Amino acid sequence: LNSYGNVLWFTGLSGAGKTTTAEYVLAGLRKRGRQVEMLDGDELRTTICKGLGFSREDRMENVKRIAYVAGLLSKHGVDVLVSAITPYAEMREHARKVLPRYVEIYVECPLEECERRDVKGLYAKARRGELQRFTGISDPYEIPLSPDITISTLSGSLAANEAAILDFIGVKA
Ligand code: GGZ
Repeated sequence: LNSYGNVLWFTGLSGAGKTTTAEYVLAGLRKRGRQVEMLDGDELRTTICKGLGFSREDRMENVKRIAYVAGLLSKHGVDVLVSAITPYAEMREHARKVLPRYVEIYVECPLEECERRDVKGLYAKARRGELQRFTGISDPYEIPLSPDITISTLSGSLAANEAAILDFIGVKA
């Protein structure tokens, strides 16, 4: 297990800051000479997860594929940063079960703030009914009950959040 890479799994609402934080930590780990790879749910949905929608079943399949690839990389010592909403507890339990070095990072941000940011205009679309089953609006987000790390993108800086993550995985800041 010592040679396995960490799988840093960022879960949280759309617009909470999962990808931004994961990219920041990725750069930090790379700077320290570690082999790293990023798996972004939103991006993978254009390649290996193409065609999957947002039903519970499709989201589950999406997460299973991401966990599978993360496992292959981790086995070879690569640190993997996953950014995916991962809204259901069952999905996170699956990832924890199949990944020996799974680290669950709950990216906390109030729905009101995500909706205020609305970087991609998706919340507005969801409110207008143009997007179905949108997490937080018309589809559930089950708040993680026992994440390994909780970070806030409202009160915590990128640097502070990175420090908490590096500390947890035992990488010197
Ligand atoms: C949630 C949606 C939806 C619906 C499109 N619900 O913030 P984004 O835009 O860039 O990332 C979100 C992404 C969600 O894909 P994931 O693979 O992370 O989701 S899951 O873990 O639930 O499988 C969002 C966009 O796709 N998006 N429609 N209905 N997010």
